[in-house]
Amino acid sequence: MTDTILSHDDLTARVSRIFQRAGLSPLQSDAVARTIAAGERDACKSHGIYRIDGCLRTIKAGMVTLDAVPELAPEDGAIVRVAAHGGFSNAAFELGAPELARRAKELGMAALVINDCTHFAALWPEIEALTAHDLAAMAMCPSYSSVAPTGGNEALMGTNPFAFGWPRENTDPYVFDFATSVAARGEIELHRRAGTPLPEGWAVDADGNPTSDPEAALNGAMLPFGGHKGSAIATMIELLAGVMIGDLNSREALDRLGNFTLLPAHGELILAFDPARFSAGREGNAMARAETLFDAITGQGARLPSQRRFAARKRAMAHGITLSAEEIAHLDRLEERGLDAVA
Ligand code: NDP
Ligand code: PYC
Repeated sequence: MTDTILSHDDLTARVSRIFQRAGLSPLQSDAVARTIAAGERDACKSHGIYRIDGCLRTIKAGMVTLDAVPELAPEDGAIVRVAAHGGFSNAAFELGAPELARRAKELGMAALVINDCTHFAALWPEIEALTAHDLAAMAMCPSYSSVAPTGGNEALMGTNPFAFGWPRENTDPYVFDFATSVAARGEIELHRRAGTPLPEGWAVDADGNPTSDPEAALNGAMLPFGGHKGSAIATMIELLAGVMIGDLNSREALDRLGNFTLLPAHGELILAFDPARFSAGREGNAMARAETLFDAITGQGARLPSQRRFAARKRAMAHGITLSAEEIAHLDRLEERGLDAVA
């Protein structure tokens, strides 16, 4: 069976049609489709079309408001607040991002709080939306309890992604984006599907014993990256992007949902900083000094985070996105059968 090559626009439209067939409004469907297609374009398979089934299951379970229209709260200084009203985070971010950028430029820094959203996405598309405004940015959110704190053996924190970006002139921004667990839960699921063992140190089984079996890991707990350091950063995210913004932490998100086959609803926190404002009056140019740092990193043979992703994007934009015959058949099935296609 042969692969199919799709343009980025065609894949985006195709994914949006699947969601509209499932009853999601065009506003929500288009925003979700943009993120999923960007994941495939940038070779981030754990948050590409693989996520469609989870989104559809969550819609089918009645956990997403199909016609949610995100709403911007009245102006409140450095805090931009968007109520997602039970929709996906993607449309809420698209509404709040321009306002976040405007206020960060005006005040030097600002925060976007998104409340009450279903969240499945990678965070780098959001970071890049802000670096495009010459802002540095951070984004973080809880998830649902699947990670044991270091020294414990019971899932408590989520895989809590954390992303950062720095704008660069005439080249791609510096961006990193990772789960604070050793790997994203999506990666474990992809190992399960492929029948491949997990690398050592990713997870423990339900009895707290180290395991390389993806199934046992999904029924047990994942581990934080970097031992106690990752455990503390994941805890910080529970506090800042859960407790502080008045939204669910990972345990509460799992309690509300009941199981891992659906996607969690909670909040998200995105911070934006204007480097020009922070460095004003100090010696040296912040942008030039950052380039000196990046050169010192790459000059010793190390690569910058997101370089693999940007290279994949360039290839995909020039030659299209390659999907296997199996993936295309699955998209066909989802488009034909809508919510009947998922259990
Ligand atoms: P990865 O471990 O795949 O990658 C983490 C980051 O490190 C990327 O920016 C990557 O860049 C960079 N990187 C990888 N290898 C190197 C290297 N050798 N040198 C320099 N940089 C490197 O990420 P995860 O599996 O932890 O997370 C994947 C995605 O899952 C993220 O986008 C995250 O937002 C998402 N996620 C979302 C959750 C949610 O609840 N919404 C929960 C958990 C994760 P590059 O891409 O170029 O390889
Ligand atoms: O990959 O860990 C993950 C994840 C959880 C929710 C969305 N992505």
